[in-house]
Amino acid sequence: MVNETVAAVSTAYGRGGIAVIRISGEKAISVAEKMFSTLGGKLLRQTPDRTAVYGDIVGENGVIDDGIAVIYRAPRSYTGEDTVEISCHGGILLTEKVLSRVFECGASPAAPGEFTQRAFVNGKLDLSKAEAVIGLIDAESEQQLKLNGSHARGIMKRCIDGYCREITSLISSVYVCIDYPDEDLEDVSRDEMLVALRTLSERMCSTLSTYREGKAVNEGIDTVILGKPNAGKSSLLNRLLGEERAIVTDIAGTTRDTVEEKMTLGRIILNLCDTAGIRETEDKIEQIGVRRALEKAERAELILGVFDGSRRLDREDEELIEALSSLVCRGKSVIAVINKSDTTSALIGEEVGRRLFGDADKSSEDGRIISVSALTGEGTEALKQAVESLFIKGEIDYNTVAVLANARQHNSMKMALDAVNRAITALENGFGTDVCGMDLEQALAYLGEIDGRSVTEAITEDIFHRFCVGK
Ligand SMILES: Nc1nc2c(ncn2[C@@H]2O[C@H](COP(=O)(O)OP(=O)(O)OP(=O)(O)O)[C@@H](O)[C@H]2O)c(=O)[nH]1
Ligand SMILES: [Mg+2]
Repeated sequence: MVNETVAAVSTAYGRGGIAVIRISGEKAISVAEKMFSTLGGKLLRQTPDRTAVYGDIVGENGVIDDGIAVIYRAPRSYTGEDTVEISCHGGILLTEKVLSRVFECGASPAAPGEFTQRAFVNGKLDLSKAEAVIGLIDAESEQQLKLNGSHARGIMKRCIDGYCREITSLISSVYVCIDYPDEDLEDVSRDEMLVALRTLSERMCSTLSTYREGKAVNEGIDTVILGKPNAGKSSLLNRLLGEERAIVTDIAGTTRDTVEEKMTLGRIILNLCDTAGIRETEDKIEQIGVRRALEKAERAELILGVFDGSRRLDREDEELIEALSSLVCRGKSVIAVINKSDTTSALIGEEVGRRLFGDADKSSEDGRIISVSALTGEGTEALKQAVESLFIKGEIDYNTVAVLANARQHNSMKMALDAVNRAITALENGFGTDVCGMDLEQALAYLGEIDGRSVTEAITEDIFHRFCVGK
């Protein structure tokens, strides 16, 4: 792959003022030279590095367009290879013509994310920075921009570097003991190592815990709206989204299948799912809907349990309370939403709070019970704040704290921490430092997956395939 010279349009597809075509690889300058004739008549290769030069884009049958070319010579380019960027007028047909001309002159089409993949292969950026580039392109909230910006500037790389340096120095002290057994170094270094490993483990543990916020900001929280028919689940979904996404009627059993939408809620993202009303029914389609709703709730992180606050609790609500209690027991975040606050209230909030969380007053204080009206919007701000504060505690400065940004990074950090903790247990159980050397090497390998220093090709392929063409 790396030997070929590739090209793609790096700006968005469609009408626009300008489009940028990027060419990267060994032959980038000679390819561009064949189709770009500078105004002054100089060869493109004679223009200085990183300097804009005006000229004509020339096809076999004459001038296609006029534009600007900039050469970035290796290794001082995004990809680390010779790169030429040609800006021409925007527009679908014109851009396609210029790109076809680039291909005629010897470049091949770049795959999605290929420029960034080449940058990674050439050591221009590590994997956490590459992922941050996707995050910046896909960002839907200010907070997501901030988080990915900090990764793009290297906060995660520096954090991983720090951990790796510490572990490497511990590993070398282990090998010193193995290599020089007569020096009687072991007892001292074992105690020292235990102290060092315990503080390391604590710090890694705190990095691991940042993922609760990182996931909420960058990936979104899988959230399911659960409740009996007609409680107002679809109305709540529509109210939160600010659009009439799901059908709302006064017929119980309106929603049959799940309705899913991604939404930005303040600083976090919710992957929101409206479901069929939970009830016993003879209707086959509705039965499937109910089963799907419960399955979705099993896999979700946050469940909004909706109750119709205008009526006394009935058997269907009792069943919902039971289902929600069991989800709470399994560590899911549950918020009870008492809907229809615009009507005469049946005062069910207290009972729901007591049955679900044990303490009604406390649960409404800490935002686990929220009274809303999906019809008028009353209470939805409080609900949004309650949801946000479940995942964002206080203000983390992303420029000083490395926040894990995705499941892949979280998983590798967890595996690394487990390995460090195994080393601690081994030492606590009286084993020698030589035993924990292997665990520490494993920790190092898992940490290396985060910034890409030890990562399989399958993982990198997977990451770069999530990019768009031209990046
Ligand atoms: N007064 C009042 N009516 C509401 C409110 N929310 C929903 N409703 C009404 O309650 C009825 C049911 O609303 P939906 O949103 O369809 O309820 P659902 O829970 O999605 O119902 P299913 O899809 O059948 O399970 C509709 O007539 C809504 O207009 C509310 O806050 N106040
Ligand atoms: Mg519905």
